[in-house]
Amino acid sequence: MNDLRKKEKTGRLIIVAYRLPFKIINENDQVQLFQNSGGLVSAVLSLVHEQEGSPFNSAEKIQWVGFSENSPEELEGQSLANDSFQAHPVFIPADVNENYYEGFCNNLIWPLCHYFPSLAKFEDEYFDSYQIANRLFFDKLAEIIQPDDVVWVQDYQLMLLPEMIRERFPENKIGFFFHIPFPSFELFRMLPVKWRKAIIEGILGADVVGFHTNDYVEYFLKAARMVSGYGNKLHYINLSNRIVKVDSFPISIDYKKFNAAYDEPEVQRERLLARESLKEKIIFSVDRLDYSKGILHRLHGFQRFLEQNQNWHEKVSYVMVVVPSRDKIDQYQQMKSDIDQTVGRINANYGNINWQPIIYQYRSMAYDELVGMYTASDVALITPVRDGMNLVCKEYVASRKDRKGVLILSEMAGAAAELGEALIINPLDNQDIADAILTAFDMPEVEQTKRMDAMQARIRDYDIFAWTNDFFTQMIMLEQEHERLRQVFLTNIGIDAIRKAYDASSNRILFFDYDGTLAPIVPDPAKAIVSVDTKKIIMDLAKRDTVIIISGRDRYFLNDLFQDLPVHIIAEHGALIKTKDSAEWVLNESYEENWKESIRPILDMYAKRCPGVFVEEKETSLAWHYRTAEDKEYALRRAQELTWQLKNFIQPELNLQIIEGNKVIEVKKTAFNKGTAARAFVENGDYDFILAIGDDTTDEDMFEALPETAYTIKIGDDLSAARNHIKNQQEVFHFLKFMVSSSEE
Ligand code: GDG
Repeated sequence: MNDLRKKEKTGRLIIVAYRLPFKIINENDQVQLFQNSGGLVSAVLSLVHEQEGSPFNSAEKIQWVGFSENSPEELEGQSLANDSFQAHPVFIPADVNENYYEGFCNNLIWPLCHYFPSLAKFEDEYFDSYQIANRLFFDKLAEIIQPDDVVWVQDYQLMLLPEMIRERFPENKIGFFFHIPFPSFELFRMLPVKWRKAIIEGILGADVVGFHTNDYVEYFLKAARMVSGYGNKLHYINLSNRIVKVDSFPISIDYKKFNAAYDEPEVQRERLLARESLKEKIIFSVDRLDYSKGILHRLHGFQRFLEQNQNWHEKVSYVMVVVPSRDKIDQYQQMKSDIDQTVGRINANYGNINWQPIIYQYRSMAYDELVGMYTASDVALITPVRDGMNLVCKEYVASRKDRKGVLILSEMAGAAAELGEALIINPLDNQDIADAILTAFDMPEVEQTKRMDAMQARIRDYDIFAWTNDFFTQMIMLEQEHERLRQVFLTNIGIDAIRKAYDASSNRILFFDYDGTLAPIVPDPAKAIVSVDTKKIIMDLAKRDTVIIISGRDRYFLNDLFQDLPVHIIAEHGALIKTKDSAEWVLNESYEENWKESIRPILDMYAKRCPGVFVEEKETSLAWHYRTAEDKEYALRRAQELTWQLKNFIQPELNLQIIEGNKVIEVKKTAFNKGTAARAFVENGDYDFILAIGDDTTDEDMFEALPETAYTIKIGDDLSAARNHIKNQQEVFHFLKFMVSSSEE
């Protein structure tokens, strides 16, 4: 992994999260701060203070903006700092906080993201308050932010904040991390259009956007595409004036701390106590009271196990700790009472005077007791019906210094993507849970150790410190990417320098894209014809230089326009080539015709549904044109859906690529592109001047493939791998005219 060591120091780290890093207790006007021991707190601490070569200024405290439960009067004149953190409390009026936090966050976003749409409440006041509250966080941040500070915004309570920061402080680096599952688009689209758009645009104010898993990343990219029309190239979204990196960073834990805790006397004592007082086999679970945690389903799974395995009766204790949470909300009270009743029923049905199958506690645990239970239990039963990551399972694995114990883990937890050696179950399937418990009880110790070792190695290698390091490394690398894709418009001085280099050279090669470069973009592609004047310049250039017209168009169209000029022509993105001295077109040797039959019907179907759209079948590609669509907005949505479908459902062995051009989606073989074709020409001659001009995303391949010394020019202001930009297509003509006239003079 690329580490932070070599990087330059920035300013301070500012965290913005709903919660502050410590609890503030005010007794007799004396404020006491109790620092949380949670993962994020220790991770950012180590990032700033312990890591050699941290990018942050370690002389500065970490600034933390968060909601304060205390009133402004209570905190007036009090110092809210300890050795590590300086807190900046945000005061939110109670009625706003009610609609913001309880309402929008917990009654809408939480159930929707955890696939409980029926529990989601859509109230206008919720969104109004969400905006107000995000603005209050912004106002507090605006009071303290300095030019080099890096801001890291946390979670679903603050999705609008990155954009607010970007607008006012465009130069500061901003990260955003989403801790819960980002849902599939079918759920996300349940939000009113205005809210969806505000969320996507809000989050994309950041430079780097992080999720726990690749699935969440995919879902977010799809939402960005469908809601705001932003396409992506791998993990990057190009917003014209900047790019955003969207990637997965699976959050982790302090592995060493949990592993070392095994030997701590207090933990040993708790472990012994549990072992002595409980039955032969111990199952353990700990969750916050929440419908996403699958507590009731798990109880039914355990009941099924008891029902089917008489021989284990009186030999198993299931310690189920439920940590109180949100229990003022009706739904949670109802769930709590269902859990109470189900536990009571199972214990009454199966237990006896000497044996209580479920030991149920509704409380939180001290750390030593928690790790004592992790290390005493034979099985950790972690069965959320949805969970962004789930840290409890990672803590369980890390704490097993004895390399024993079995983890039963829901496939719906983000952690399942990393912990494949657990017994992975479907949390809604009682039988699956019952079977897994039996398998776990019967698992030989050697097998337990083998699985534990593999899982431990993974968590040890990617612990919470690696997680933060990874995130900030991406922030820094993005800056390098921005540097590479910079936007430099050619000035007269720049043009003059190119002209001088042109004049001083003797063997020149010039590449011209067609649409948007030599000819203007017009609604009907058939009418995009190069002007007589431009053609004359091309002619002049071609008399003394190697000139190549390089386009996605078919060979017939290009032939009609350029056959009378001494130029080479590359058609269909590098698939077909005609050199200037030949009348023959040569097909790229890597091309195989074995794919169109399966793809054409998909494109046709999408075209039928979208009036004005048409499918063009070229010799080596298929193109879905939507510039001529009757309803432009609708066509854009369909285009996004089509791209999504093609990207996800094309068989990999077909080796096809989907190119999102200017109002066209094109499917072609991956073996060649404008870059491979241009490079082949350059390598065939000893050129001392190379120039390439283009406007389309497909021209990026050409810009990237040409040598560093080439003059590459992008038309328009989208970020590009080209070294220079020209404002629009009309200016290309002036640029070329200038070049030609100079060498004539
Ligand atoms: C959100 C996402 C994602 C719990 N009870 C006690 C206790 N805990 C500690 C655990 C663990 C943490 O709380 C719970 O973390 P989770 O990850 O399981 O869940 P959420 O709080 O819902 O967190 C989640 C997470 O963000 C991080 O991104 O993984 O998916 O929902 O560290 O040990 N600790 C003590 N006593 C308890 O009673 N001492």
